[in-house]
Amino acid sequence: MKTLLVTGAAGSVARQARPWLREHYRLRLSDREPVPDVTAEETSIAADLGDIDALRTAIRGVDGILHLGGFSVESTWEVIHDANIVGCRNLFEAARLEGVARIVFASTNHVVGYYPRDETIGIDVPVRPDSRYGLSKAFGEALGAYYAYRYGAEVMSIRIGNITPEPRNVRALAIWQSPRDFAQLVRIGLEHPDIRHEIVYGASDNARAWWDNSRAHALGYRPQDRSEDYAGKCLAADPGPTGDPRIDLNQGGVFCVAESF
Ligand code: 15L
Repeated sequence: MKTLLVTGAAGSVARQARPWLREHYRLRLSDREPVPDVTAEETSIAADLGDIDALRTAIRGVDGILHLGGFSVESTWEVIHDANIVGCRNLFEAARLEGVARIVFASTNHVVGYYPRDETIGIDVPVRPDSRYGLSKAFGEALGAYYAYRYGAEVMSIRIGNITPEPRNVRALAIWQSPRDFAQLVRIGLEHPDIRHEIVYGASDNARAWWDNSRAHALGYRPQDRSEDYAGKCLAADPGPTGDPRIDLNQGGVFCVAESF
């Protein structure tokens, strides 16, 4: 069984994906915060993304990395810069120094959050970040391409929609990804023999999708879960438009105006 380092392992996406990933990988869990509920088959190691030596120790000997670490919503420029620009660079550099090529990078839909909801976009559109957070993730995607083509890394950047046990609102009906579909896509990023640098959308089989995810499908992704199964519940609870067209009409929703969360 291969060993997979999961950074940001104390966060919500890691918590949801670990049970699915554990079936295929020996998990080494890393975070600067204590990781809850580490099982007997998992190990945990503290590492701050600001500390490249600690990252090298965490990475040493693994077969691949799922980089969920960093700041996952909008914040001040200083916070975003340290976690998602410097921290992400440290992670890729530490992986290079330790000879670990395979990295799945948790990007976000907020890289393209200023595209309108009535447009279907692929991975070939120019980025249109909706926040400092989205901008930093666009940097992370570009960093992945740089390390791939310059240093031989093998990187998949997943523009994650919204990972929750089930979609929680009408916007999520377009962008939701179940934890098991996410884990399937991560496995493709870790195992596919032909990956140099790929960008895909992290979404389940959503009838209301805003994204053309044909690249993920071409790589073998076959999502098992459908947001439409929850449409009735989400539509019934929908409070309706906010009245701010930047929020209501753009894919990024509230990230298009938020200064922090
Ligand atoms: C994200 O990138 C966030 O990490 C997550 O918490 C959600 O807010 C998600 O985007 C979203 O767009 O709903």
